[in-house]
Amino acid sequence: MEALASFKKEISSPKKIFITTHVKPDADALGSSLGLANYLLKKGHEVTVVTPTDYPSFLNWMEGNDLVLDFSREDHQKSATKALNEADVVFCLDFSVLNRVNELGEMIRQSDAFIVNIDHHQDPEDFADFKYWSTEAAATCELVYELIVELGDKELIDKDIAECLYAGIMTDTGGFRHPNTTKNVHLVVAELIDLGANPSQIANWIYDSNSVNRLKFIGFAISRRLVVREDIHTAYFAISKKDLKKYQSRTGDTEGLVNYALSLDGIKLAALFSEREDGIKISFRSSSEVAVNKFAASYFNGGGHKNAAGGKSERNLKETIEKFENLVEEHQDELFDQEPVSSN
Ligand SMILES: [Mn+2]
Repeated sequence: MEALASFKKEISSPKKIFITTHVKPDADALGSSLGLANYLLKKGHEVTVVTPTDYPSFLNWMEGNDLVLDFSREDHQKSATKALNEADVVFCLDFSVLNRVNELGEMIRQSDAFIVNIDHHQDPEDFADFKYWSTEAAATCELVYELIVELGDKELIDKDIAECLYAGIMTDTGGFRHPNTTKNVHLVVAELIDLGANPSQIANWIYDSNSVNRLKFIGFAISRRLVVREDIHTAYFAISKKDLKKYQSRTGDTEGLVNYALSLDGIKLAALFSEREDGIKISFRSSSEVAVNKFAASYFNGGGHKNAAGGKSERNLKETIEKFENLVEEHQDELFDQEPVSSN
């Protein structure tokens, strides 16, 4: 492991470190970034965490949140750019292709810093000097935990770090329910609980922080915007710009909505189409045997995990949905004609 050795050497003395993660960070993206940042700070490094966009307010409890720079904010851009230009080491967490971080991607590509990529998404781009990458991992937070342990620093994981890492594993496994919930996931979270993470507290911070508007929006979406196509084991939501505006939707408000479609008996493929400023954003979810990442990559300019992926479309909402339904009908044999697989 030559790359691991040079990585270890790289961080063996105090360095200027830049950490970033994907657009619209979720708990795994932000939790892995801040969990790692808090660890590196303890090791004496100078650390800057930059997100390409904002993120949901139900993540604001994470230690270090106050210091995160949002690159989409004009008043943060200058210091974020300076930190990247001066960085000795750049960490890219929870994404594997540089276009997932908007303009930061090209800046990272041009950077002379030592680049580290820690991630669990399929088909990584080859841009890092050191890759700590596994699709077997349920979450990037699981990998960050393992890397810290591998570096011999498990005792440096305190309550704050453990909480950040626990949150990412909890949400990326859908609350320990998705097919990626392995024995190792439970072993790692057991350690994190031992190190101070409180499961019910973290679940409360993340899942029980709805606004009345969000709850009403979910009710509206389920009663008015859910389409169920039992004949093709598919259900989806189509949310217009107007819908989002009516319920004063904020970042994170549509998160998890797609899971209601997948929760229907007999449904194996679920999608959420939401109309944004820059086109239609799509979230896909599937039952264990359906590979939705391949579908997203082939037809919707996206990708992700086998059972949770994303995509986008330049067509309008109606045309995008037509295209989606036609494709599922056309490819239903290859999509659904698989034996269910058990998780390891
Ligand atoms: Mn993740």
